[in-house]
Amino acid sequence: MKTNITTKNSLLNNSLSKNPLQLLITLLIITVIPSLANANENHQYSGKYQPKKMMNFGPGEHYQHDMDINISEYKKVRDISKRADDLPEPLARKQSKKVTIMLEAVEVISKIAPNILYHYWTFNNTVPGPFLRVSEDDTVELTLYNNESSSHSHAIDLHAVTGPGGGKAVTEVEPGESKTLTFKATTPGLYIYHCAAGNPATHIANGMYGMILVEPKQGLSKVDHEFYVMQGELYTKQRLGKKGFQKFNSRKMIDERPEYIIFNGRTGALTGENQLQAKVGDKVRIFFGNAGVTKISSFHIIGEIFDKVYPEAALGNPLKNVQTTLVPAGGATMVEFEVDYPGNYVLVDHALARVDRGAWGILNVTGEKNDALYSGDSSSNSGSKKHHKMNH
Ligand SMILES: [Cu+2]
Repeated sequence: MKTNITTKNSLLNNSLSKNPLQLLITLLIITVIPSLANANENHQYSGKYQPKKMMNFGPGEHYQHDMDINISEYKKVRDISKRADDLPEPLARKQSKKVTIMLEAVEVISKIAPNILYHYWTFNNTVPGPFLRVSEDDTVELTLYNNESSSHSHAIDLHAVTGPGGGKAVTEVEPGESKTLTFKATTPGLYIYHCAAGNPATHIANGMYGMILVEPKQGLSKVDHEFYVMQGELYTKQRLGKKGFQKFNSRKMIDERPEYIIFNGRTGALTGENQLQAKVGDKVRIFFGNAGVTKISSFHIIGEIFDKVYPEAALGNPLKNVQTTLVPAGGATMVEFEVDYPGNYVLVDHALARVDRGAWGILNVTGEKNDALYSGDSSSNSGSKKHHKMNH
């Protein structure tokens, strides 16, 4: 912008010293060119697919993505969140084989919280998308179909893939189109997958992410429960808690100021009927991923110690007896622990200010109490006068 202003001023100064015709031409340039430039910068998308025309990567403020959408043109989804217990059973097979996976990129309208609607972009109608599970050395044939109602092209980048764009280079699909990526799952691990079309951060922030587990040949150790949890961020035009339909705000994304930081797609996704469940004595494994797109997560469970953490989901030698583990944007972790005492355990990003933005869930443990492990009078926790007098 500074460059433009300088150019205009020097044009103006030069022309003032010459003839009136030149002055007229110069004035035309000054008035017409900026309005053309503005039209380009502040373009509004109609909401329906427009072929590739965006500049996708920096620098600066190139990406003022303000999209007007007609809600009625998109599918309504009652609950956007993926249940934490909705994942495939362990494969436990020695032989590698060919695995076929179908994914659909589909844009839907659903709720961030009661009465707060959002235009989510998804894999298979949920956030996160399906938990994919393959075995080391499997050959995976993944077909991505982009629903014809989509406003954008979509693609997939799986961090388990070795090759250009993690698969993006061969899976970019326009609405109504499908493409197939075939790859060998050479390296065991727990990996993020995400959309990588257009401006990838926008597609991820709108909900297009999930995880793929490449089981090592010998499988993982046996546990009683496995859970699938992913942290994500939402950048809404209006502030946290504001009711009504919320548009995506690219300015907040570039500034790294999410309004919502959520586990499994929306606030309260891992509570009530959808909370994680276990019994005293159970061994629990959590596959935890962080979609970002800007924040690093400090994953912690209040009242629990991780017996094992596989840092950054490298399925080699775990750390033992860990309180909180870092999960980078675009990374994952695998934690294992036994639950020893009944009650509610809260999953959090221990950058605890984020709890108010939605980053929490409940693991409910039922069973016998063990006084030797934990005891005390919990009755004073509610309604104590002392508590009410405290200044928060
Ligand atoms: Cu996408």
